[in-house]
Amino acid sequence: MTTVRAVIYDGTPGGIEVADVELAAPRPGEVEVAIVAAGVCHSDLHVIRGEWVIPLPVVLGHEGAGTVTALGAGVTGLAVGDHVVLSWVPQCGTCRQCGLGRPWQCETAARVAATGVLYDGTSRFSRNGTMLHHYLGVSSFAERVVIPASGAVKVRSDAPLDVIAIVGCAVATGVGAVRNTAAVEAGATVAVIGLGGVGLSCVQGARLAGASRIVAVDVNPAKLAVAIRLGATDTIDASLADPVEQLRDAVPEGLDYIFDAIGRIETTEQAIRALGPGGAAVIVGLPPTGARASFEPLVLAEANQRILGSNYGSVDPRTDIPLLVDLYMDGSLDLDELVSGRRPLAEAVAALADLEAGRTLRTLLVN
Ligand code: CND
Ligand code: ZN
Repeated sequence: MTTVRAVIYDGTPGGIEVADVELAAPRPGEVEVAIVAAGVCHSDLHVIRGEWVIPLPVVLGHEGAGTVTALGAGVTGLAVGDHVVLSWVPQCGTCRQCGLGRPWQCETAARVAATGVLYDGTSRFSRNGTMLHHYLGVSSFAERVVIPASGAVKVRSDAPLDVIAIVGCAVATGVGAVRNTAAVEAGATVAVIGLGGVGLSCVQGARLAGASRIVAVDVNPAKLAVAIRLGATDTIDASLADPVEQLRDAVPEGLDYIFDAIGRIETTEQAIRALGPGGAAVIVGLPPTGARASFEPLVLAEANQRILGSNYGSVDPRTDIPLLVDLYMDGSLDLDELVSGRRPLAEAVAALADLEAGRTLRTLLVN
C-alpha cells in the first residue's frame, strides 16, 4: 500500500477534492504506472455535472501517460520503466467483441467500467478504509495508478509523455472516428462541429485522409483559428447564423461526412440535417444519459444517408496508439497545438473550470 495524491469526486455539486489516498499493489494481470501527465477531457465535465451515472466516489481522469513502476504476476510484454499511454478500453481479448476484432467495444472492459472496478471486481484505491472507484479503468488524475495491463499501451521512449498523453483519449477518439469508424476516403467533403481536443483531432484525421474540404464549425473564433492551422479549409461561426444553412452554402455539392464532436442534441441534429446525398453523420460527442435526438427518416432513406456512433474512434488501442505517436513524432500529426497548457495535479479544479468556460483546449495535469 502506498499513499498518492489523487482527484476525487464524491457526486455532490462541487464535490471535488485533491487528497491523499491509498493505492494497493498490482494484482495478477495488472500494472502500476507513475502518471507523468493527464489530459482534462470534456467527459470529465460530464461526470462532475452529474450527466452520467457512474459509481461514486471516484478517482477522475481517463487520459494520461506515464512510466511503469511495478508489474503484477503474469504480466508479459511490459517492463518497469516502459513508457505507456493509458487506454480507457483495457481490452480482455477473449470476449465476443474482441474476437470479432472490435476491441474498442470489449464487453469485459465495458462491464468493469460500469462498476468502477478492475477485472477481479475490486478497486485498488481507498481512503481511510473506504473504497474509491476507478474511472473507466484509468483514473489518471493521480500520481500513480494501478490498471489492467492491457490498459497500459507501450510506446516509444523518445516521445514526450507530457504531450502524447492526449493520444489516450482525444486523439485516438477524433482521428479514429475519421479513419476507422467513418473510413473517410480521399477527396471526400467533411465537416466537424465542435473544435475541442476531440473535434480538432477529427480535423486532423480528415487532413490525413486527404479530404478535399474540411469545414470546421464552432462558436468560439479562437477555436476556428486553431482549426485552420490544423488543416481546415473553411470555418463557420455557428453563433452568427444557422450552421446547417452555412454548411450547405459552404459545400453546395453536399457534405459526405459530418462529425458531431460536441454531443449537444442540437449539434447532433445539425450534423444529420446538413448531410449531402449518401452522407454519414458520425456521433462522437456525448450527451447526458437518456437525451434524445430526432431526424426525419424519409429524408434519410431517400438520400441514402447514415448515422454512425463512434466509441473510442473504433481503435485497437494496442496498435493505433503507438501508430498515432509515430505520426506525431514524424510531424504528420500536430499535438502541441492541442495542448493549451500544463498545471500541477493540485490545480485540477481550475483546469476543469477553464475547459467548462471554453478558455482552454487540452490542459495537462502534470506530476
Ligand atoms: P471541449 O469542451 O474541449 O470542446 C467542445 C467544443 O464545442 C468547444 O470548442 C466549444 O466552443 C464548442 N461548442 C459548444 N457549443 C457549440 C455549438 N452549439 N456549436 C458549435 N460549437 C460549439 O470538448 P472535448 O473535445 O474534450 O470533447 C467533446 C465531446 O466528445 C464531449 O461530449 C466528450 O464527452 C466527447 C468524447 C467522446 C468520446 C467517444 O469515445 N465517443 C471520447 N472522449 C470524449
Ligand atoms: Zn475523453
